[in-house]
Amino acid sequence: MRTIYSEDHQLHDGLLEPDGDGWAPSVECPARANNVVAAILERKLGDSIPPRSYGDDKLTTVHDPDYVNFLSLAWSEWIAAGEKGSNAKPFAFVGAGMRYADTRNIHGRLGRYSFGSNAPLVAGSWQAIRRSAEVGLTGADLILEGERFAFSACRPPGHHATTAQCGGYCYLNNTALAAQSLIHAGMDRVAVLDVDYHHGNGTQSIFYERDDVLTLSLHADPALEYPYFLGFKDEQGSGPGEGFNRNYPLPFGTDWKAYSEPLHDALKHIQDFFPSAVVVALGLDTFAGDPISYFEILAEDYISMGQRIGALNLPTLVVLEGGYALDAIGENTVNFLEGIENA
Ligand code: OKP
Ligand code: ZN
Repeated sequence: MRTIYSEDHQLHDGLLEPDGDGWAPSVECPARANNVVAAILERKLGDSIPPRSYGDDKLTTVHDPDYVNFLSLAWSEWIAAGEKGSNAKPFAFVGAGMRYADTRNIHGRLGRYSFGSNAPLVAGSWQAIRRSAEVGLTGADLILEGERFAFSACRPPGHHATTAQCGGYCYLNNTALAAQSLIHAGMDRVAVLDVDYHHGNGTQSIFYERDDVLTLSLHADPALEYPYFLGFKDEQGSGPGEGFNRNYPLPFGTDWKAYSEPLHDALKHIQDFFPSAVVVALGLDTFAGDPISYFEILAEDYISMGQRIGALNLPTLVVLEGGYALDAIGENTVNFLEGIENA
């Protein structure tokens, strides 16, 4: 299987996230993707190729143009405002009774285009964010050109990003952009299966009213875990999209045995949908050793997980999402990818 990867993710470094009374280094760091790519090389999974370039019109198939514009300009606006911090991040958000007004203040703009304070922008972020989206889009193009599998080694991740808001380490929704690109190229139906530990709220919301993209997500119950405000079982799609979203909220402590039942159910629904391709949002934060998560999936279980998904026998694009156990993310990713290939 081919991997699409850009070194530009290194530019998105030195990120901070809320910690106690202050801010600490974010668990979403360059070593994640570096370790994934090192494991792919070591285990000879296949070639690594750089992403192709795409115009803004491709990004706006999923995101609002004003949001893309904001992401591209936020760092320079932060500097122009005389801010000295290395992380441009919001502190004020649009609450109930307020407007998504067209404020010009950088703090207002950061809040208007964020749903939380854990998606900061540093000097090199935009380049990394854009390239990450292009890594996802190139993966979709490989599938369109007839490859059975492709792996988009995206960083930063994307599944929390909505049409016009960043959050949860995500800015552009790489997975949604890839799925939309498959549809745009003429596929009638595409399934997106999100196996990250956290609910893929951005991906769900982007396709919520559509019947051409079936979205399914297995994740820690949002009643207990981030992103808290979406990912419940009763969210099944709306309008023409009614019945085309499925959530599997799972308890803390979920191990492979408990995980494989809802996975089986999700795969059955994918089969009944007869998609032309599957996009897997692959988070390795379901791992027992993940520092911010509470599932109990083991390294060898990722082989089984990959095999189950590979047994769908459909063209499959895998897009990297979360996973924060730095010394295990590489092995777990390659286990999953080899499982898919050897189903
Ligand atoms: C992004 B992805 C750590 C709290 C972490 C945010 C999690 C974002 C996950 N102190 N909360 O879905 O892996
Ligand atoms: Zn996650």
